[in-house]
Amino acid sequence: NAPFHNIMVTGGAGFIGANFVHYVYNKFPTVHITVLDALTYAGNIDSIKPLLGNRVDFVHGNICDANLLHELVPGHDAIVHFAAESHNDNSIADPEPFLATNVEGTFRLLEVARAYDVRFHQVSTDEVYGDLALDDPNKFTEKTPYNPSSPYSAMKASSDMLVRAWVRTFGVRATISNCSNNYGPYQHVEKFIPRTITNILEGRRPKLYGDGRNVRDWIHVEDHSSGVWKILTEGRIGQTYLIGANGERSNIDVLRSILRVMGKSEDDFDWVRDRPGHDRRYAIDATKLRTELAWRPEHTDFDAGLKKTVQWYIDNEAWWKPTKAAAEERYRQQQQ
Ligand code: NAD
Ligand code: TDX
Repeated sequence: NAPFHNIMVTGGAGFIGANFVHYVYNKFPTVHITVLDALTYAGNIDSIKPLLGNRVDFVHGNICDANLLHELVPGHDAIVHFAAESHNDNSIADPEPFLATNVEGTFRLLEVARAYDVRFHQVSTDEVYGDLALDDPNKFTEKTPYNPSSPYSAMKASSDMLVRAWVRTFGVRATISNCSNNYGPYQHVEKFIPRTITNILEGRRPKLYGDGRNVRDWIHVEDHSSGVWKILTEGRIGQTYLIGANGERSNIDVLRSILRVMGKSEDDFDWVRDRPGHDRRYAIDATKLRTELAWRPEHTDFDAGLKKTVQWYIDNEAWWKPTKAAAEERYRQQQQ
């Protein structure tokens, strides 16, 4: 019952891409997946290794490599584009890789999608809309003007604009989704929730930026996957859909929940210097996706999802341990 039989997933060894590969593999046994991933510091082949075989192939390569894309893409009926440099703090320390992967990489993929008339889905972020005040009664909708704050979100916004232009000018069959903050298994230890959990596991004190009152709209990664699949298979070409699950929480609240779940004192953390340009609040109104495509999130109990995520990092130390020291070293240098 899947309308696509051979899809390419870029960034499928990263956090959300790998979860999406698991989701499609488990739900749609007739779909073949080619994962294209450069295995940067953020990619981990172990996240999808058990799935490799008849239904999932892995290609180690770069989305900026036009020759490789012309070799690989013919025969695929869709490209689902997750590959990106994804971390705001890294984009502040060194923006250039974000320009190459997020902007040029998306351009290269759009050019092959155009050349072979392949359906394209762009996975993007709510950060393209900038931020909201804590007391703003509004949330982001598909009509909110783009207003990115960081090098990361500016490059994601640029790549979304390329997608829109390729739809209108060249007739590329593309859709875009802008999702809020994801959590769940296989997330890199540089990101807030896994960093906090693994710091506690290693006996390091978690770090809270600024006044800790910044708000993120958390969604479980599996609900992001189901939203992307819905839009890929049932969404209207040329449209943008916001994906979110009404999961607004302040950072200090999330941090204290993790400390509690892990049996630590709620004050067992360090306040650290704020992120430059730090967005105050994100909040998604997903009415369009809910009403037009009848999408519903399943993991709506954040505390239960957080507990399971903590347990996943406890059970999968071998997955995250090799990357932890380098991630903390990057933070040490950024804080200087
Ligand atoms: P991630 O950093 O965990 O994974 C990115 C993956 O892309 C890695 O496997 C990496 O090796 C690969 N990659 C990077 N550069 C590449 C290149 N040039 N060629 C091929 N592969 C390359 O990121 P993530 O958190 O899984 O995010 C995936 C996508 O979802 C991104 O486009 C991001 O903007 C978007 N997004 C993320 C979130 C979130 O909360 N993490 C929320 C909304 C949208
Ligand atoms: O140690 C920390 N302490 C802390 O207070 C870290 C790593 C982060 N923070 C704060 C900064 C943010 O307000 O926690 C919040 C979440 O931080 P990140 O995990 O870095 O996520 P964010 O910057 O919100 O961006 C994420 O969501 C949108 C993803 O990394 C992006 O790829 C996605 O587009």
